Amino acid sequence: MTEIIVPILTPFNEKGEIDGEKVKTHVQNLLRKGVDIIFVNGTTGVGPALSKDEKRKMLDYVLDVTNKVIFQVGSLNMKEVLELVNYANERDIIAVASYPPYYFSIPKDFVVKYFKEICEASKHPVYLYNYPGATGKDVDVNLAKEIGCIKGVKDTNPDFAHTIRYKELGIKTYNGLENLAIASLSILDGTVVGAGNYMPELFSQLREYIKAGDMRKALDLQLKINEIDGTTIPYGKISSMYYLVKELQGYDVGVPRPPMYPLEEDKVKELIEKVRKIWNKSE
Ligand code: ELE
Repeated sequence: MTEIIVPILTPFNEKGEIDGEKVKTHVQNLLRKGVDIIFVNGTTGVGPALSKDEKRKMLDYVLDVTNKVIFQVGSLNMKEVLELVNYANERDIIAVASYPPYYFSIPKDFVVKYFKEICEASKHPVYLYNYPGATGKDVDVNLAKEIGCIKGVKDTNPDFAHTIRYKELGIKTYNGLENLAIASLSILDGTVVGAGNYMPELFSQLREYIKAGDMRKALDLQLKINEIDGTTIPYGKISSMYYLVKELQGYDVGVPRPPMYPLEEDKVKELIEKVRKIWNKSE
């Protein structure tokens, strides 16, 4: 069966600290609603904005509920990357993942070296998190091949042809965009969807329609997902999720932490009204 992977948001309290109990409640609900794997410290989880200690904490809170975990260890501090890999080595998880070193202009062979170091240190399979739009680096199929030890890839990329090509390497391949979930769930190993934090049941339903060969219904549902997802953009996709989990899933996952700013009350109200309208429309 294809997998639904949710890059879990990171719940913060008013003081900006991670709230472990909220992580657990959230993971339990996601699994109950058909999510298979939790991706820790991804984009939605504000991975690049977490300290090393916070990244470890997130892993352990999720592990209290499930070991179906992919642990994102990327950072510009190589020492910390390897410490996180070693931390994961002592735990039972599916894989570690990393985005390439971002921000700096570096030659491609530095990227190759970076991933090779992770592979050497890791006892778990190493997945590539490719998100050129955010990192400014495209670790495409050819570069992944050169690295040689990549066992899976999450490609956050509107270019689906780009994503498909990783299958040439025979590795687990996921596209990371909500609006391509129908394609990812049809022909790849699954989908990685941030919006799965607040509407996991819609992605489960999408997978059901595809499995049943009911592509017309699947497409309609994909369009509904796109509409909801698109509504959140002006409010900040990541900030919006905290309020939408509460509204649509019925429990508190805390607040976002700057630079993902909390939304003003009137904005929250406006966002919820817009999303509810689409959510309540029959398919
Ligand atoms: C998505 C990104 C995409 C989910 C992660 C994910 O959060 O780690 O704003 O839609 O480009 O790849 O969140 O973000 P947008 O894998």
